Amino acid sequence: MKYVRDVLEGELSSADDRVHLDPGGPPQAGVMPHLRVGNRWFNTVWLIPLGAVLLVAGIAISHELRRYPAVEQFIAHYPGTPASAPAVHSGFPVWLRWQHFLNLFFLMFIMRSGIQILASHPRLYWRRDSTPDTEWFRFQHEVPKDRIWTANDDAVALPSLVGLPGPRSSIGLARWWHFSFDLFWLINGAIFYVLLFTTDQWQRLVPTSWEVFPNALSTQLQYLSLRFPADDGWLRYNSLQQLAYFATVFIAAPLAVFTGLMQGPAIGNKLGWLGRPFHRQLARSIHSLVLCWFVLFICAHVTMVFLTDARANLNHMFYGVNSNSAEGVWIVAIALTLVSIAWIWASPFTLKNARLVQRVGKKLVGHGWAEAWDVSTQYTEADISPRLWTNGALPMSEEFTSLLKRGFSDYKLRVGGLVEEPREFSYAQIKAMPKQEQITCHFCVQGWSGVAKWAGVPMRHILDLVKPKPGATYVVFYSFADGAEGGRYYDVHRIHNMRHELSLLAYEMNGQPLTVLYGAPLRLRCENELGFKMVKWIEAIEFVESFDHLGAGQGGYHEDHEFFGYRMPI
Ligand SMILES: Nc1nc2c(c(=O)[nH]1)N[C@H]1C(S)=C(S)[C@@H](COP(=O)(O)O)O[C@H]1N2
Ligand SMILES: [Mo]
Repeated sequence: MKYVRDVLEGELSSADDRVHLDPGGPPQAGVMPHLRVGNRWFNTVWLIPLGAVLLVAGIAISHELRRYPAVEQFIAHYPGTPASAPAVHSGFPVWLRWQHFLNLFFLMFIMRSGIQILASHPRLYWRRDSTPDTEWFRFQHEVPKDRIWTANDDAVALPSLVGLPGPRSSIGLARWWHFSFDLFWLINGAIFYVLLFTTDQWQRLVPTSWEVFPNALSTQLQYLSLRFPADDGWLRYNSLQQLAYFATVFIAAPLAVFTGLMQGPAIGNKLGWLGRPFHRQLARSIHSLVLCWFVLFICAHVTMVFLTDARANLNHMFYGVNSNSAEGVWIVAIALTLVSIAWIWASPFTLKNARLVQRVGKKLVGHGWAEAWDVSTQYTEADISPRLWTNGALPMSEEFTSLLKRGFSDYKLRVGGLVEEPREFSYAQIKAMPKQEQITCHFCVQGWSGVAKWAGVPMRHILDLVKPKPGATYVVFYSFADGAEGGRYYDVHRIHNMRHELSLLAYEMNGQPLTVLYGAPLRLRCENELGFKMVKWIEAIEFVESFDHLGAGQGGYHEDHEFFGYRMPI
């Protein structure tokens, strides 16, 4: 379809299909994780010696306790498994063994990419606002007060064997890994739940008597006093195992899914009754604590597998027989070799084939289904955050500087492309249009969020004025500012989403004229998408039939250069 193309199409940059590691300097490393207790920050490395001391003390105390006849009577009465606990007669069937292996294989990618996502905003908060200095956990320094410090400045790199894939600006790639393997893990988990309850295997995991609690305490005492209880794992787990597995499978895993979903703008802003009290920062904090649970569980689980008759245990879960033969050990060795190879391969592969990871990720989990939800959650004046983080490099051009100097009095918004009536609107004309106010929550892909009041002209009004032609499907927003790797910042939205009642060209923030830092003269608000889709410092708007010819063809600057998806409602 023929139309007059916007001059700014020529200002977009192409992008490489692999990740460039900044040759100009060392990647920003961050600091060891710190935990806040009251007003003081503690290095979490101290938890290691603290844990060791507690373990030794626990052993000493348990030894001491077992000198008391009452304690021995308690253990005799509650040997570690309730007498009523049913036996599982189907052993360790092949589906169970495969699902166990796949679970550990998928979790490796999920956990590493999850830590990578966290490193993009290495702070956790309990309150909704993500205001600097209110976090309870961080692996980054205090926010500098003497200069502009954007959320991008704050991101840290990870060693590429820990994070996936490691560099600072790799959250886009990490998200494809995270969400794709979430999908596999969910499917695996759903099949597991079904098979568990259609066979007798559920009896391994679900306590059927309250006696599980005193028995778990008894088991704990026996382990800690280094006199292990009789092991009957082929038929039934002891109560401590049962409680730990139950909590992991039926509490931690569903909680991870729920708190993950609640971090998406289309979901948090849709389910307002839930998203307001159970806000993104709460969800993110709990999501991270669930990760800690999984890490602790895996460490304890593997330790106990090896401390309590390793050969038998490995034969159970990897070979499906109840014997002390060596086969299980060999199968585990092969399985762990596979996992190690995948572990080492994943990050370098991702950096080299970033565009491929993006393409496959988009196919698997990039459909943006949640975008279709009619997001309408609004907040009150009292909810407005004291401060929002900022992102993006300010526009540097002389043109912008001189516009700014004159208070944007001669600013013109150009709207063209596939429309019946291309127009140029002055700032005064835009401000004379119907004005809409909304108090909404901003969700940055990196993890921070905050509430602000925005005012401006609804996009649907602009659409009515310029009248997109039938062939037009997308709207391009061009910024005055360049992106981090050069070339104009831009982003593409579906026209349909711009008709949404909360899609807004904002020129006011919190009752004041929008400042340059937050996107003056105009910035987009689109509440069912992540922050990077909301272009600041808008110079022109263009309607197009496709975005293949723009930049690297991915539908926006972060999409081109950092491999994001162009629809990212979660
Ligand atoms: N021109 C331009 N617009 C941009 C960006 C940018 O880098 N350049 N960053 C985006 C990102 S990632 C976010 S989260 C929001 C941040 O908006 P704020 O700085 O007003 O909080 O702006 C978006 N708009
Ligand atoms: Mo962002």
